[in-house]
Amino acid sequence: MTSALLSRVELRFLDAASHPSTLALDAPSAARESTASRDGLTLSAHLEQALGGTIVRATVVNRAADTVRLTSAIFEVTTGFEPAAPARFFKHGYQSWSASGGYDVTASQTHPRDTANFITRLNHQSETTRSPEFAEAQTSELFTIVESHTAPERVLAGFVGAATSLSTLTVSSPKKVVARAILDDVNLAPGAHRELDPLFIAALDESAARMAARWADAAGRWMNARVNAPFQRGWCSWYHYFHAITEDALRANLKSLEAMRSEFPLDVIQLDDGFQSALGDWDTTNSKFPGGLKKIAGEIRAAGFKAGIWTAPFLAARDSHLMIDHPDWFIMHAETGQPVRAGHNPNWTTSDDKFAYALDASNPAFRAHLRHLFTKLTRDFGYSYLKLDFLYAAAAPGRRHDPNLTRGETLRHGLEAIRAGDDAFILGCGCPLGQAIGVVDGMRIGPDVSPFWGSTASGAGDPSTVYALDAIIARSFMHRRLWLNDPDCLMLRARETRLTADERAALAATIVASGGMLLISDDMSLLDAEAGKLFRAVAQIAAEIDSNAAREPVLALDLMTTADIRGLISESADGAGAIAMLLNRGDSPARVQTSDLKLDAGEIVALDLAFDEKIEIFDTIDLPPHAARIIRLKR
Ligand code: 9PG
Repeated sequence: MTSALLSRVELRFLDAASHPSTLALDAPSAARESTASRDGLTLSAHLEQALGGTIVRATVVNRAADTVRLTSAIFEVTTGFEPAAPARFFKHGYQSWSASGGYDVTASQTHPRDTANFITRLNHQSETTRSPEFAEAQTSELFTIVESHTAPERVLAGFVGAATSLSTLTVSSPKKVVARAILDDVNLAPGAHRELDPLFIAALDESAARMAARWADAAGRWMNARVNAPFQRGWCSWYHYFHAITEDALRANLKSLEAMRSEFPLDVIQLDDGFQSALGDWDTTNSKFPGGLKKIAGEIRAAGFKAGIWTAPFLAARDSHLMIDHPDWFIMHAETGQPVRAGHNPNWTTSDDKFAYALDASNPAFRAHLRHLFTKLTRDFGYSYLKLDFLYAAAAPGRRHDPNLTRGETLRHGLEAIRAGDDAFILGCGCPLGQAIGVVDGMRIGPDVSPFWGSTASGAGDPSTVYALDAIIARSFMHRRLWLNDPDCLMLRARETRLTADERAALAATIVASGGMLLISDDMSLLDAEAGKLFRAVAQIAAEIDSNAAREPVLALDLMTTADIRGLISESADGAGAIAMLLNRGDSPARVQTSDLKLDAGEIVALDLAFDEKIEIFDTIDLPPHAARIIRLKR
């Protein structure tokens, strides 16, 4: 097969009279810069060999007398795959909670989300409406990997920069990948130029997971990813208390965590949703928190922990001071002129209107507010761990204050305003992934866990532990390449939960095998000595895998699989062995032949975390439904 090739670059724009127009470069040369011009608009592309593939850099310059508006830049990649042979592609999700996985390349253009409500589409897609050319069923976000049954090599195409636009990759036939930078009809004034985010293309005979890690390496380097924060262990209020959290409950847990420090060694105590006086007013509390935020942070710090706090900085509800005082700080619906609805939650507001509205981070006045607010939370109140949630709202479509910024840039600028030179640990959540690289220290890489396993029959995106596990495995390669992965919380309690002992241990095993952040989310008074033993066992393995991940990425055993048996592997730094995790996410017992896993191991020992046993493994591993095993391999 021929290696993957960039066959065409096309710029789509609206001319001075607002007519849709295009400018194209066919078969851009690898030897020199290729350019095409039309009516004063120039598109140029430059190809560079790097990292085992090709990096494409394209620029648009406007030398005309009038402003044009840029719609998108399209990069056609020819795979060399047989068009008739069955092929699969990795459909990477839009934001933290969106699902990722292997799908067949098909002619079918329908996806269950096509008929979902606006907020669901805004949540999980870089565009709320896809044109047939970029059908959701055939479209991945940020990067993709394509494999054909008849070729040994896989093709990777992915944007390694994302500071300037959201991007998609559409695979409507095994023959080609259409990569697209979404430019949102942004203005390009006379004399101005716009550099597009670089695209990486490679055809390699290596596993899909390893190729994904190669993409993450490249993107992390290009965007100066923050990958050096220490391993994070903490407690989060959400998955036991949810909105019902109170200052008293938080204080009771703080006391327990202080007393049980040796049983549960943790560093961060993070207050989640439920403290705020209104959605949007993040520095004032409701009546459940009479002491206020500064006092709480003080108590957490006096007990020797880092204080963490949740906010949703790009959302506000009607009853917030923010929305009452600054109605002009919102993204406005292009037709109705009303603020854009980006969330819906009856717990968030006492207004009749239960919607949450999207703030406009292209507005410098709102960004100044963000800088001021987060300086107050960090420097004045003492919070040094910020969980920033529902960040996708900043990229909502609509009329923004600054017509020179894309939606991707708007989100990026908003995040940068929050970072504003402070060295707090910033955790992104509900966040379109690319725009946060280099700004956040940690990123939620899957949907919420929940105190029940969930059913594979329910709609994707519903909170359920099994979907969270799928995401932890699908995005493990990002850990310490783009940020620290936050796989979401462990829940260890045996009461007030619908998770069985096997399910709790499967959640713990998958989280620790990913090397990612380790937060527990329980009422500490429900945890006994056994839970403490489990926690210390997993915390040790997690720290070991995390330290391996700095050198060797944690990889899915099979990134493209749709089977119920899934797994992760982390090579030890000395090359003498590995730690792997096998999960049976399905509802029936399974027997795995170790030879099928191609682990190249001389000796295998399994750990049953639920029962704290070591099991010598020979040829098979038995996995009950909803159970996982951590296995150690010697080479
Ligand atoms: C607080 C929670 C927790 C949690 C976050 C996020 O689609 N939804 O309606 C939806 C609601 C909540 C949610 C995710 C999706 O959870 O991931 O850890 O902080 O907000 O409200």
